[in-house]
Amino acid sequence: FLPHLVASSEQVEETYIMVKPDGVQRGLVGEIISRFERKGFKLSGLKLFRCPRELAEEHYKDLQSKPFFPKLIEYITSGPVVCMAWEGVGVVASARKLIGSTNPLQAEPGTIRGDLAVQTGRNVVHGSDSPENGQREIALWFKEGELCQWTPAQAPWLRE
Ligand code: IDP
Ligand code: MG
Repeated sequence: FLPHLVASSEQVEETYIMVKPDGVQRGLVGEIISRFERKGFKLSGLKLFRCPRELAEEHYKDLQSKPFFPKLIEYITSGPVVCMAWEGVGVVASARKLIGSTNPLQAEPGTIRGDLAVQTGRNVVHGSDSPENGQREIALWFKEGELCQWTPAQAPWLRE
């Protein structure tokens, strides 16, 4: 139990963040990881991974009926992705803000998509949309033993 990480009513959450194949191919992995690292969230899982079709379909199963679904699966499986688990108070909503709107042309400057992408079909990064989906997606993309429990040295400098 780490009191400085669990301040009374504040709940530590986990979110699944993924650099999509375009982000990897465009050499944006370091830049994208940096955004979350510099914000002060804690990395608890990280791997480069070539995703099988079935996993991509399971991950995006809520979008199955959309006309763009086949192209989305094609896109996500077209090259390696970088899978990440990030932890922190409010990390799910905060990561979505750091990422920006789904359509990069509508994403605010300063966000990852706002700064680094131009099209919805090539929007460089994924972030879970709820704590429940954060849990679901981390369990889907990571095997047991791939996540790391640790206490960053900077923890007391991030939260009082
Ligand atoms: P999100 O990634 O911002 O949560 P979702 O609506 O959950 O957006 O869609 C998942 C992903 O599906 C998007 O990030 C994008 O890659 C793709 N996508 C969503 N809408 C479209 C579309 O209209 N055309 C092409 N791809 C889309
Ligand atoms: Mg989504």
